[in-house]
Amino acid sequence: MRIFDAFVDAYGSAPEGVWHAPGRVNLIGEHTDYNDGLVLPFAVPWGVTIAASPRQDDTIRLLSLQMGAQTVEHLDEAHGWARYPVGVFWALRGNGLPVRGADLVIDGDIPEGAGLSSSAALEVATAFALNDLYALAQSPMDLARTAQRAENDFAGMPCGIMDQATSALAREGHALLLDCRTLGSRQIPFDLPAHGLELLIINTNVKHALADGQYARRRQECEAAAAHLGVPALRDVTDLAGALGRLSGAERRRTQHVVTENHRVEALIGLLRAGAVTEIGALLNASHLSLRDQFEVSCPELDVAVESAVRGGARGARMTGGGFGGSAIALVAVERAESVRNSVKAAYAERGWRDPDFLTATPAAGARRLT
Ligand code: GAF
Repeated sequence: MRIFDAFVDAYGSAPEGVWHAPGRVNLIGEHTDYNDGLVLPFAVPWGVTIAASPRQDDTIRLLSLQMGAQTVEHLDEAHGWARYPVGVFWALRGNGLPVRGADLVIDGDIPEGAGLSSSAALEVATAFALNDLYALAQSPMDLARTAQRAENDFAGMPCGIMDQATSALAREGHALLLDCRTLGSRQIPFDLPAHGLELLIINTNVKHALADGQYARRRQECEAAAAHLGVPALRDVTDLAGALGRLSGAERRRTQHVVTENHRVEALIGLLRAGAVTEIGALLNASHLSLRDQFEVSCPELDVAVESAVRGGARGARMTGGGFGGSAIALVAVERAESVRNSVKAAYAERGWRDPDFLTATPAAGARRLT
């Protein structure tokens, strides 16, 4: 295993273990997690692998095969990508758990900038490694929450729980239905090939600079709207028309998206239960329009990917993840996949944009120890 050899080269002995955590793609339920709502993501076959050994002191030595090396004696020395793994040490220690230093080698194969949650995979792989190295006996959901806290309070990105929970809990061949209020989850069988379908990921290869600031702003707008309506979270809105009548501007549009998106997750689950997988495309399309027009987190590259995929014969398509770039997904009949790809490529070429990348996503397993 290349990571094993890299560890021996870097640190002069074999690692105590090797762990893997996947990235994710979200089928539906976008920008609902921090509104206490429902999400339906699944893990992708790409992720972060970490070889690690514990240390007798508090030093953290990190070697990423993609990003370079950092040695961290004081947690606040971590910079850039290292804030994600080091934030996990910080969060576990903050919980009073006996975590000292470690030597780590990190190897990742999630396409850069694709919006497939490479940071969550890095955090969750670190959390699973430390859980075993220091016999912490934390549950996968405990570790997901620790990883989220690392990202929120150490790396400074106010994300919800979806990405870390998916990486920690996913099961091969299944999508994960997660209630982000109770943190209850259910594994939903999701076997597209059995229905002659595949899920195409269209990586736009763009990330607009405003992404992080706009994410925090959306979160604040949702919280302000819930406060106006006198409910704990937008999840609790039961009379949408009544709520919309009491709101205006951005708060009104954000509420419209979050409430209808939660309904779309439930509707999609209903179709999957009924075996009507081929029918879920309309919900994907509706989700995209709502994210574009009501939540305002799409961008021209995502819109063109979605529209040209549908024009090329996709059963449905939508942006996935936080937005402002990253990836779209398209549900396609296997025999139409080529025509969908060609349609998207042609639409990009017409605008003089760089070709998007295409990947096919099959639901993969969640975080685990490899050796
Ligand atoms: C990003 C965040 F990290 C998630 O928590 C979620 O809010 C998502 O955007 C939007 O659904 O991936």
